[in-house]
Amino acid sequence: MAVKLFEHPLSPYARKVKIVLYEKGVSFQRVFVNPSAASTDPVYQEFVMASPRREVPCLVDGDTRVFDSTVILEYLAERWPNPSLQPNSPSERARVRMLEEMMDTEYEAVNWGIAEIRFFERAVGQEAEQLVTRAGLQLQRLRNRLDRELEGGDWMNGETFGRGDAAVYPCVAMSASLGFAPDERHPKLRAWFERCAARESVKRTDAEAQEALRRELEGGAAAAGKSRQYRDHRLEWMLRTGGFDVVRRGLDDGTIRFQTEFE
Ligand SMILES: N[C@@H](CCC(=O)N[C@@H](CS)C(=O)NCC(=O)O)C(=O)O
Repeated sequence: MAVKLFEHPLSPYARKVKIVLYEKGVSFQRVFVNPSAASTDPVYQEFVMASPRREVPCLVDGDTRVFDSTVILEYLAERWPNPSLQPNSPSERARVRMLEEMMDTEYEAVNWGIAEIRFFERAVGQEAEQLVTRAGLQLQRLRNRLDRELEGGDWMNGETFGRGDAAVYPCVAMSASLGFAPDERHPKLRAWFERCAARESVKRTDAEAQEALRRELEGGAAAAGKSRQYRDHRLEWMLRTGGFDVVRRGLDDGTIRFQTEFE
């Protein structure tokens, strides 16, 4: 039975998992799902069975259902150990996991915040300007950190491309598409970004994201009124970056909601 990945091509978490699947040569079926568009459609119901929080990505491999991108990567590493995309030493593996954690929580939340303002017009004028300026400073700090990760080699993973790169690339690519591409202040990161973008696995996920973005823009996804999930780090980002009023307005008009609770 073919492996299925319920995904949305713009999700950095889904992109991370797909890069690893492509690198490992695992054949799988991509199932597009809009997690927030609840429906009685059998595909959506199958998605909910695999992902009780209704988040993408989630993976179905026979009777095994796995949600959360980090847990999925752990599963893939054990289920298809070759090629291994993890560094050899325990300390390097721990370093890569910490990097992944930082990207999934801190870095992703900044991208999310910028997109909320730019595309979903959560704030305008001075309020928007302040939030985006702070986001830009946060990205600078995070990139200083990423640049330092490359002091020892060409890849975030160490000597060869691997999980570390799969975890970092989607967020850096998302920043670039939001107007914050790596520049001369981070030469190592910029060169790494270009090296990654030339890889087949990354090119495929980039093309899938481009196609999805085109569809979203055509479909008017940014139309006001769409309810968006402000889970954990995203909510925290908005609050600590000065968007308390953004959250209050979104809760008042029903365009902000939280994570679906486990049933
Ligand atoms: N910790 C999860 C986070 C996944 C996540 O937040 N996915 C978002 C898309 S980027 C989602 O499905 N949100 C639900 C929604 O938008 O309704 C993971 O690593 O997979």
